[in-house]
Amino acid sequence: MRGAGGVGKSSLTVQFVQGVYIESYDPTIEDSYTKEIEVDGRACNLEILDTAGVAQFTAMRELYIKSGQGFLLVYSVTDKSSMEELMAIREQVMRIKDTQNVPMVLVGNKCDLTNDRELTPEDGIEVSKKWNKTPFYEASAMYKMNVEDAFIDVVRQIIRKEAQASAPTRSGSGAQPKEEQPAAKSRKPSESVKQPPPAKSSTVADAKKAKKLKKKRKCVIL
Ligand SMILES: Nc1nc2c(ncn2[C@@H]2O[C@H](COP(=O)(O)OP(=O)(O)O)[C@@H](O)[C@H]2O)c(=O)[nH]1
Ligand SMILES: [Mg+2]
Repeated sequence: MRGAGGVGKSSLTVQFVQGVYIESYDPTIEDSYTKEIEVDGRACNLEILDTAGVAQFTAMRELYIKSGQGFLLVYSVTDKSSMEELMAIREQVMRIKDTQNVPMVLVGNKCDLTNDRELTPEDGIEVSKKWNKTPFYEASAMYKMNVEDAFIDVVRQIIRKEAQASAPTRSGSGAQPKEEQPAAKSRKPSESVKQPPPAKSSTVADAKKAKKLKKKRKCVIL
């Protein structure tokens, strides 16, 4: 296994979205998935873009990063170079987003492969510290370990960031530099938290409508 390809991005995505482990997923397939999830009691529609092993600094990758709100940076614990490659990827994400404050998790996948490890959990923790305490998970797509937790963590960060951005900041509660405006795209002028349809007249159409109205969050798996 060379390079960032093969770290298990697709396996993690498919495990999270469909609850199955796919032994050999076409490494060239790049796809987006949607899943409705509940985070801290709030339902939200998550869109996940599973990127394939394209060259790191292509225009495509830039587009993905631009469009994403949260990022899972995945390496394999069996491949030291895959972790090293994440350094540049993280830099790229922060450069394109033009902020250090990007919802992100670090995932060390394939932790089930104890005998093939090139990296320990401590290695991941160290990187996480260097990355300003980016949440870190060792995961196994194969055994569904920490898969959900890692995805939920990013979504929670996205939601938290949205709340920060829309909260009035003049109270001076934080000496933080002012956060940049969220991408115009993700900003609905009517920041409406839509009410679910009344239960009594709940129909399939209503349910569909409610689903549509739920705010979509997009995360990218790199
Ligand atoms: N043992 C083990 N193998 C995994 C795990 N996740 C992925 N793989 C295998 O690693 C290979 C690459 O996985 P894939 O998801 O296609 O990687 P991607 O190129 O990053 O999308 C496949 O053969 C997977 O079956 C895992 O958690 N444990
Ligand atoms: Mg893949």
